[in-house]
Amino acid sequence: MAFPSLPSVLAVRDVRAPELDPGSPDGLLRIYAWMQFARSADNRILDLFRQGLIKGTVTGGQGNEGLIVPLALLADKTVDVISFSHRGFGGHLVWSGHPCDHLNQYFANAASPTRAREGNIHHGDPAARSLPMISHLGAMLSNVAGATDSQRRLGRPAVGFGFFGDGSSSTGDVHETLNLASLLSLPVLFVIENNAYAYSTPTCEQFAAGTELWKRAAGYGIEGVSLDCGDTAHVARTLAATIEKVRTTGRPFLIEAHTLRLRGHAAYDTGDYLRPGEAEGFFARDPLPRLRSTLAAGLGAARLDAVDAELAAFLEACVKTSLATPRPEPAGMELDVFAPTPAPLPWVPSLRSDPGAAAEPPETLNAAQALNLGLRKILAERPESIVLGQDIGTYGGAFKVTEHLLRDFGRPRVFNTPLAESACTGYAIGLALNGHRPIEEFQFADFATEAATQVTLNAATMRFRSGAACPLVLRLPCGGGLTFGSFHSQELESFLLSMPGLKGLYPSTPQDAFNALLAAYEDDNPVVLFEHKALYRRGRAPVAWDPNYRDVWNPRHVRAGDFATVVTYGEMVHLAAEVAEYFAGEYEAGFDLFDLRALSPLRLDAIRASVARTGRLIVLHEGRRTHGFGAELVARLVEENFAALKAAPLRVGALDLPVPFAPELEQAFRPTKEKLIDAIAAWMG
Ligand SMILES: Cc1ncc(C[n+]2csc(CCOP(=O)(O)OP(=O)(O)O)c2C)c(N)n1
Ligand SMILES: [Mg+2]
Repeated sequence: MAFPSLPSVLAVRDVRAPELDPGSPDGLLRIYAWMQFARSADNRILDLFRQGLIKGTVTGGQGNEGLIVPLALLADKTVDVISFSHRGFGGHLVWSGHPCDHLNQYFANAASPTRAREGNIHHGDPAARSLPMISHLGAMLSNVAGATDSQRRLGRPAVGFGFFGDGSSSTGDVHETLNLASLLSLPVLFVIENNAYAYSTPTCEQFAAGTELWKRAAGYGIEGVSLDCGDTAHVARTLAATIEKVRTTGRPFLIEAHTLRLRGHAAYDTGDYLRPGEAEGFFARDPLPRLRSTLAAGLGAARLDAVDAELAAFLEACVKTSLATPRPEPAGMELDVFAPTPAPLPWVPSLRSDPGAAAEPPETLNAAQALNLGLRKILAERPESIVLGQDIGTYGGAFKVTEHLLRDFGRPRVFNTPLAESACTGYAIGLALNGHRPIEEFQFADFATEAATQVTLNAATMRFRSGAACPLVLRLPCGGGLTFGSFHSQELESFLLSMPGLKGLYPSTPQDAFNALLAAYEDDNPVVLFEHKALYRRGRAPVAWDPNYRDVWNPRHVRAGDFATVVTYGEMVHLAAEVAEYFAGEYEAGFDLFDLRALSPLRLDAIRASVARTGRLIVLHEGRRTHGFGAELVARLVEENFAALKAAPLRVGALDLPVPFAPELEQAFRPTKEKLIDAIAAWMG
């Protein structure tokens, strides 16, 4: 559907510093037009919500325009990176797209930029470096930091813009990201939108620092200032100078902008908690009428009236167009959870990247060495790759998987991160959204819970809601049996992979570890690579360049048998192989054993065919039984094979406990060879 043409006052989306000189009204008039349009559109959206034409809720930006509009106009939209908050509607309008695109988002219609999969202001334009927000406040700052760093690594003089409210300033992500940005010296302008309230909670109930949040900057070793947003000309000039400073120094900067919330928190909020007269005080500080009268004094009221009339007519034309757009179709939603698989990368066909080594013999490696070799190959051949994690630099990682990578590839491609899993993962997401391909090592899989929002809600849903690819490899040293206790031994596959949009590989051999790393790397989705710690050094095996490395996305048929189908993965593959040997010898019962390898997406055809043939199914995994991965496997394998079954499936996993510490307790907790033999024998009996 054709969109109405933009009126001439909205034709330009930039303001440059010289246009803000006193005496030249052009810049300020443009700022006024966009502020006025944003205000009217926000108010109109509220009306449309009240009429039931917009669903969910709307969090208006009324009162925030005096900050966000000049900032968006001053940014260099050809290189800069931004993620607007839920008060940034005016910024969205300026940054990219047509106002109808933004209205389509609110109407959640067939032309919505999120394909109606996300509501109200949860959109962006990743291709134009406007990163779409998720609800979890504070979470977007690290994404901006990563994408800005990506731009700088590509030689572009970008500045990033990240926003958080007074309320959001209490989140851990804000602290983690400010520290990270300062540490890595990233040119990000962090802006606190302090409107004195977080929903209904005033700042005095949120923190003791009153209105001096900007002073936190000193704690991160960066500059900070407080900015009152009452006088738009002053705001614009301050922002222009600050953006220039960040662009040239390459250092982060913190602005505490004192903005306003002229409506309740969201459409349903009547603001009953405000003190008497407080709302009137907000309206008295509103910068929009103040800017209008300043301009009218110079240009004449009739000129401003004409601008307002033109904007109002344009807005109505946009609303009409967007309202006439068809409703979205559910078809295709499931196909969009994952980005399509791209063509294989042009790897040098050898384990190492020396082009002369194509015919090299296999090397005998343990899994840690195979992974190290895989990382080397990626770093040597793929300039967009970046390896990060705690202690992965000089120390070589807690399990020495990254040994000597820093020495051989140098910073900034290989570097230690602070203990900030959430911000570091968010930063990796930002890198990925801008074309880099980060590989992040979690010191132990257990610490991925610290990054649960970034992994499961942000990265995993990115493709579905924004269409953008988010190619990340998250390496998770997992599993128990090593007396590491509850917080260094867990199997988190069902916890993580129950969320849509994550792929998961769990190799059990050095060859598969090497192949899985390459396959995960070249995938356009976030891939969790589960690396069982006990397998890192369990023994060496031949590892060769395997042109079919992508087969790791399919189960491996480990041994053939007719009596029962056994499905497992990870360290349990080795245990199951020993147990299969035992039953073949003692009971003459042959097990058809599969190593699943890929836990998401599941490709079960070969295993289904096996179950149809054997009529018996054993599922084994190291993690807990309840809500364990085996529940999903049994359900999927049985629902289509029920008639073929000769026995109820057997599901073996750990006890439903936190991982206990002492070796005796841990062995009682997790599947062991003896317990598996007993369980199968009882089941057979
Ligand atoms: C991490 C997180 N916790 C809770 C919420 C629910 N919530 C949405 S907006 C909001 C208030 C945010 O206050 P502030 O950061 O000051 O932004 P404002 O709405 O005032 O612009 C809350 C609590 C959320 N979105 N994210
Ligand atoms: Mg607030």
